[in-house]
Amino acid sequence: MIKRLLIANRGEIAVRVIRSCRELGIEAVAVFSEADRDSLHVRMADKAICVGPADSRRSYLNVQNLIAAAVAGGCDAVHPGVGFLSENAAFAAAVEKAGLTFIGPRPETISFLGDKVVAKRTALEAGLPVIPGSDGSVVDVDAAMKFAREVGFPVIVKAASGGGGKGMRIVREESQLASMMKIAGHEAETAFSDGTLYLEKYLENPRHVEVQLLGDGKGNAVHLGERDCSMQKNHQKLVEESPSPGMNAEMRDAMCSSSVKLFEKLSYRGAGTIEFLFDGKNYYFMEVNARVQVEHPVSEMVSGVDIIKAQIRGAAGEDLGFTQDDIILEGSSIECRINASAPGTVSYYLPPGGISVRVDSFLYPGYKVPPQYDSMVAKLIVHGATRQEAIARMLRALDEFELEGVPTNIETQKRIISSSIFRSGKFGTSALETILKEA
Ligand code: MV4
Repeated sequence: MIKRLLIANRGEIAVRVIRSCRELGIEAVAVFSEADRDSLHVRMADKAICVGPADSRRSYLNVQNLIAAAVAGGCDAVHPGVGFLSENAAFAAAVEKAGLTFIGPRPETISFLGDKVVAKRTALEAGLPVIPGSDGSVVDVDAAMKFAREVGFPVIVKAASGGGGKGMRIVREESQLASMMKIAGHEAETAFSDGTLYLEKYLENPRHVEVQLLGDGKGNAVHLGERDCSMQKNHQKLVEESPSPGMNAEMRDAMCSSSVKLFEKLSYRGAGTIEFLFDGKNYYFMEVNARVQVEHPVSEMVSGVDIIKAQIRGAAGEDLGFTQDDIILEGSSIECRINASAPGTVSYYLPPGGISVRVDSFLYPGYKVPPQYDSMVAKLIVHGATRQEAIARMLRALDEFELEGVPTNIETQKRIISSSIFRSGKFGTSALETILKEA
């Protein structure tokens, strides 16, 4: 088993990983940038090592410094957290090359799934429905036009090395295809050093649902149900929930079981997510996220499984310790992301509590939120026996939440959760724009 773990991250996820380490009896070593000396994860860890200046490219993204810290700290494993290097195959390989355990999928799995064209083909072979489009990558405008006419406009051009919305272009008519491909290709080349594109039928206002999976790396996998992440704007998720209010049990079972088959085929190790688009009738495979996600707590709340612990155990070569039959999904869980739109000093902090309320945060009274990093400062997660109860509990918890000194989106979250659109459960990825317009 792992004795000492380096957490190559900051903020709430670093705190989250430290908590699971404590429960497992693993020592936690934090890393921090010069801007994060007073951060909560540094205080909570058994030991903390500075890995560079405030600029994350020279600290939290600096592979050499992170590996050196892990070695100097006497660690035997590294957890990448979310964002930063969490889906970077080269980092995972460098960790293993240094003789350390990477808490995540094998480096080869990360790079294999990083190619969205390869991932889509593999999903199709495993029997998952995929969005109609180009059969593989599109090499030129003529080939793309052929596929676009087959599936009908609008279509969407995506980067093979992309994901999460980068390098995508919606094309509404034939005359735009060539120019959009040029822009998307250029964007992809700049961002990922890979201009390879593929094409899909564009679905208007779909639901974004994703299945949470765990694999033991030996061909066994289980799912923890799905999450609905449709409440987003510009690919920034604001609210996530489980189960999805738009899916019935039959669809959920089919989607989740076929997801397990894909992970078993990949002999996937650790935690991962399969993203789908759902149009109310059919679900379509989109891509695999080979990492833990920000919204993982809603799956923990409905399943009772500590996903970070399962990840650590899996990476250490242990069995999952449970099968699909042991996992009972109960009730409904909602997460609201609390963002600070500007840096500042937290002058007052009183997080909500009570039954089935969870706050994952790195804030404390007097903490100075630095300007350099992600704006998310807390996640408020609730569980209820029903979706209705979870909604009432979330509104109660948002009301209790007292946070002063930094401007937050708590009031916006109250508006979203109390909106008739959210309450109805019938919404897709364009709902948030509508809700925010209604003043
Ligand atoms: C799509 C789509 C509609 N049709 N693909 C955005 C993130 C990236 N993973 C893929 N995305 C989309 N792909 C087809 N064929 C709409 C989106 C999309 C979206 C997906 C999930 C969550 C939020 C989204 C917001 C806008 C667009």
